Amino acid sequence: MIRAASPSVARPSLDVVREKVGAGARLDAAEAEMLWDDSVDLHELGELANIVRERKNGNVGYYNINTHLNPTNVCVYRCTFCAFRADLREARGYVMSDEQILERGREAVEAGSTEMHIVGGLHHQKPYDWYLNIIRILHDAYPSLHLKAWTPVEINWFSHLTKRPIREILAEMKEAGLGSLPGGGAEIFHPEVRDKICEHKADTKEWFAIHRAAHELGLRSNATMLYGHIENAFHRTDHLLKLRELQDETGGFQTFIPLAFHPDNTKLSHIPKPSAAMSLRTMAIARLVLDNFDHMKAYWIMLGIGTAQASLAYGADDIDGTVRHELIYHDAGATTPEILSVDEIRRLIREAGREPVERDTLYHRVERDGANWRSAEKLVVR
Ligand code: V47
Repeated sequence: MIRAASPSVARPSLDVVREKVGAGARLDAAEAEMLWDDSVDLHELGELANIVRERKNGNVGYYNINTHLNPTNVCVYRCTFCAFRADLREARGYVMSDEQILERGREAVEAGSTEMHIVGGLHHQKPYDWYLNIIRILHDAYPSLHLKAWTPVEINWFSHLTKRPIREILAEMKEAGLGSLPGGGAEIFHPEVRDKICEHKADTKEWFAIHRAAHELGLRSNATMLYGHIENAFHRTDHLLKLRELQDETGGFQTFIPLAFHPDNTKLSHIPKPSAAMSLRTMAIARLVLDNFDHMKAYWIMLGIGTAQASLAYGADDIDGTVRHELIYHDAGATTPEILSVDEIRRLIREAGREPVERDTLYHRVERDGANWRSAEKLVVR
């Protein structure tokens, strides 16, 4: 039985939140949880989140030029929210060859991509060296491409396959060319939910241990939260507070990305998609609670272009990238285009009243002449 949100007997007032935001003070758990209630005006929440957003990132709307690579969709796990995975012998299962992977790298570089986002299934028969080799061949062939790869779910699997500590795996991946870790695999940390939607894969303790180890090795990482399925306000608040705690310790997270659940073709297809209002509320609350995160990303692929644009006034300062070859959300029914051109992405940021700035994965401004580019300065964040 999923627990209801904590009772709001002595509910903190929004005035306290308003004062704290003005003073740059931290919200506590009760204040954060209260903000999910429908009675808290969404526009006011957006205004408060926008204060924090503009304090940290001014009027900038970040984007990048990136390409996705999902080397296989075959996966030993059966997360209930996933439409991407396939069984070993299923007709839609695929495994990319080294040639196909290198071809994807070539295409990315020719299109001017600064980043390749690499995640995929945990194939029943592929050894750890197959995954390590993906990083090595791509980095050797295309050293300018930042490889943002493997969630803690994969790193934990590699450790299981090799019986080697996660730290050693991460160090070896870094040595082979891994640039940073994406934010996936976080889902909802609270076991009341996690045990129901993805009971077998890396648990919350392991997810955090891997990000901590990555940060200690000098690798930056992102964090996500999958919302709009069976979780409630209590679980979402708990999720954000856990992230804030590790960030206090290491400072290694760059960006938080709330991920709206897409139900099509999943075992949770009876659950309706979260509304635009829910997505804006989630973005705003995340911006207010995660006071130690520099960036909030509105991932346009899954929010839809309209909600991603509106998010730029509700706490978000980044809308991710041009995104070639995205599969995870499109398999789950996302109706967004598979790619946006740079002109389109800049126009949609401008239309939302923000100044488009191309960034690299580590948030340096990018200077570019066609497909040739260099990282310039890092924009200062308060
Ligand atoms: O962990 C899977 C989610 C994540 C569905 O770091 C789904 O920059 C909604 O983490 N509906 C992977 N969500 C994607 C991810 C990500 C995306 C964009 C940018 C970054 C970054 C990271 O996708 C998974 C899971 O939480 N997911 N299936 C679905 N049906």
